[in-house]
Amino acid sequence: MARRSKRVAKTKSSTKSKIPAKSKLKSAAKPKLAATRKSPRKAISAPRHAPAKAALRQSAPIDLYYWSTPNGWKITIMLEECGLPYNVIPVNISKGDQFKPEFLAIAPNNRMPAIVDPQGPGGRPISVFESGAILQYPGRKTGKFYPTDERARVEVDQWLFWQMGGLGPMAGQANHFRNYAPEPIEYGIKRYTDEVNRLYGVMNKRLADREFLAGRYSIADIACIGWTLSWKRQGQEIDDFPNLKRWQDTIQARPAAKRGLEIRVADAVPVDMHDPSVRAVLFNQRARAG
Ligand SMILES: N[C@@H](CCC(=O)N[C@@H](CS)C(=O)NCC(=O)O)C(=O)O
Repeated sequence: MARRSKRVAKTKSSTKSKIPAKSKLKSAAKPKLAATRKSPRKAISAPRHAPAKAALRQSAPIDLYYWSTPNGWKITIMLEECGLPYNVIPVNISKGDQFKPEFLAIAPNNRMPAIVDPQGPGGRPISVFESGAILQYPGRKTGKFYPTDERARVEVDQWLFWQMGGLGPMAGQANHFRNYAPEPIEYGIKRYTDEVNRLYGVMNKRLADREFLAGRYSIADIACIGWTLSWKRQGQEIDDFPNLKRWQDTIQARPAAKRGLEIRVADAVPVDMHDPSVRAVLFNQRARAG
């Protein structure tokens, strides 16, 4: 199992979809897949993961447009958990791949992740952007981690949307004001650090009497886990949230989740967020013509 954590699906050559081939994305032409944050890893190239039952029906790998961030990990974890084969197509957001027309054609919000499933509904390709919608898609497709029973599904949806509208954006802002603002702005730091603290408290309470956010392990947990792992950068102390900490440990002990969290793209590791050229791409974005 541990060995599989170093593997990522390699780039496939073509798809019949209207979706532009990934080879048109500069950084996707030859994805360099390597290195985790904690420990350097050898380049990884082997494509497939042992097919689970649902994956046996998925003969063509899903294309995952990806950069190793908490939003990206949601999808690598889910695809690993479902045993679906996938190709990783790096979207180097520090260099502007997210603005390339061929990427915008599938992800008009100029944000990764996005997927293209060559075997979508009716056997035709489908693309999906927005990580919450992407998580739901393989959930429906495989019947895994996204229950069909309406009550159980509502439980999952509530916590999934809680992550999409709350934890993710607030943790992102806390991280930004604490670590990336050109000068410290006390008001912004406090506002978002407090809000993340409140959200961690909500999660901690929720997890006091159940193992996972919606009872059973689901896409809600998969959506949240990556965002809570960088608690330090968000100005939090994990020991203040023992149920959250226990939940993190439980998820991280899952081999598939571990594999998903370990998938990195080589270029992502050395990105310097204080480099003016990186900041010019990522920050102060405004509406673009066309
Ligand atoms: N709501 C989006 C957010 C995705 C998002 O913010 N992605 C970031 C990386 S974590 C990105 O692509 N940033 C590119 C940019 O800021 O231009 C989702 O959940 O898919």
